[in-house]
Amino acid sequence: MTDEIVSVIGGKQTSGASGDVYESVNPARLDEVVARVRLADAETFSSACRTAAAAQAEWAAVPAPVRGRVIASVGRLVEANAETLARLVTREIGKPYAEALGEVREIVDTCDFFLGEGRRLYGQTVPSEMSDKSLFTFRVPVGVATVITAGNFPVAVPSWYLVPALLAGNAVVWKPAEYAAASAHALYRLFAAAGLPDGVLNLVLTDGATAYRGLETALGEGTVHKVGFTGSTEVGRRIGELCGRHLQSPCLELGGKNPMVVMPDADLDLAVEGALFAGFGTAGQRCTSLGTVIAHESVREEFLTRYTRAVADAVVGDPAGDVLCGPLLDEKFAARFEEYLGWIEPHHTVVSGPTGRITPDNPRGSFTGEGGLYYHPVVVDGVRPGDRLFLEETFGPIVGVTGFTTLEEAIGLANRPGYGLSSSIYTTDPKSAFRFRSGIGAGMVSVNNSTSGAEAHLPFGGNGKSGNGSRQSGVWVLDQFTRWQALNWDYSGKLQKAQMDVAEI
Ligand code: UN1
Repeated sequence: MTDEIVSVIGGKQTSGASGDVYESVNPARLDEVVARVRLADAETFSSACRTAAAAQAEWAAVPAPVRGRVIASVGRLVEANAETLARLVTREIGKPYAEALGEVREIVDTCDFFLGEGRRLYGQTVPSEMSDKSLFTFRVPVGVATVITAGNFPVAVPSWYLVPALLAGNAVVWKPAEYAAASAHALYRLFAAAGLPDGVLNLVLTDGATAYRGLETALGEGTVHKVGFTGSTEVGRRIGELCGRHLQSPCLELGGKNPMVVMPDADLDLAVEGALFAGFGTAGQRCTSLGTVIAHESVREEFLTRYTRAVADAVVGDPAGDVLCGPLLDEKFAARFEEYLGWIEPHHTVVSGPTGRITPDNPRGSFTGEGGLYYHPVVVDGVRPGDRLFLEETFGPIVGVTGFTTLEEAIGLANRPGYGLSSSIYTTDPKSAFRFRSGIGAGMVSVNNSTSGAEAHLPFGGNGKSGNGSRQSGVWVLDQFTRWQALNWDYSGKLQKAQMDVAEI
């Protein structure tokens, strides 16, 4: 019998009124239900926001270094349970085990960083233009943060929101993706076990449309002060519009069409390795996955030869084993990926062999799985601006390749899709690397490394269709979960007027 999991609000298991049950299925074995998820209704979502709002002031009154110690406990609990959590992630969303373990490590790294931040959370002292007057700034928590996350990084990406939001003294309502609900529930339990007071972190299991309605109500009631969202550009736009109506600016981490430029002086084997990991790790379902390789015409043929060989040799199969590429996340993502395969145009050349679902009738040599949502990794040569495959995110194992002759042309091509999350250049010439950095519109640039693989303490985030410029990770994310408060302290004993009573020398 598979366990049923439910929302947890104010420390209490809450089924919510909708009664609908979603089955979270192992994408590697479609007959295995990982969890039965009782979906909450919109009222349950908005009531979780009220519960969080009621609990927040008391949490904010806990000294930040003590909140930091709770975060450190979360990190220790996650570390102690790393393998169990990673195995669950692999089972629920089909992420290869080594990557799942890396994802869990990313939570520990985030907790390590924010333990220290609990003892900093610095404000500033600012000089005044008047005598006997001091100016200060303080970071204050925003209040309640609602966090809505995707399931491709079911535990690490949520921790990027939860950890800094809680450390800064906010209460949180977290709505994970239904198809990753068991992983989310397991992570929630580790947070709760670290000693967070009831109501400070609430988990609402529901679908996106219901959460949107609950959020609409909560924003109207004034119980949500910041929304964090990781997911598609399309949904991010709707959330941005909703928050805008309430004069709020959400933290949006959206899609990507991440380019990799290969210069004539690049180490081609290194570039191939990077393109393999970025294109097909997590089955191409990262927001930082490689979209298009932009290879200099002098090395394009050679790159393609080596890349297609590497892709042919890559192991696709059971994510519990040592594979590069497991199954797609769930049926919905698989159906969408099949649609994207329809974007391959007659003028493109598929250089990687067969496409589509791997089945006994459409086999793959080194395939090690069976019966799951496995797809052939696809490399397409000849994509150009104007092609959907060049312009739009595909969220699956498909990489386009195109050519260029000058670096300026390559930068133009890299920026053309209008996303701006991650990017990479392979070159041995620092001048090309720095010119690329200054010309690219992406929030993240790698030199001689893949578009994926952000570290937990560098600003993570994008521009354009990838987000609204908000940044996660490191100290930068604190700007999302705190507001600056200015303090003016006049001890002169008289009314000193700014701009009018400037001290003279
Ligand atoms: C995402 O896909 O939403 O840099 C985040 C990376 C990962 C995070 C991806 N650490 O690829």
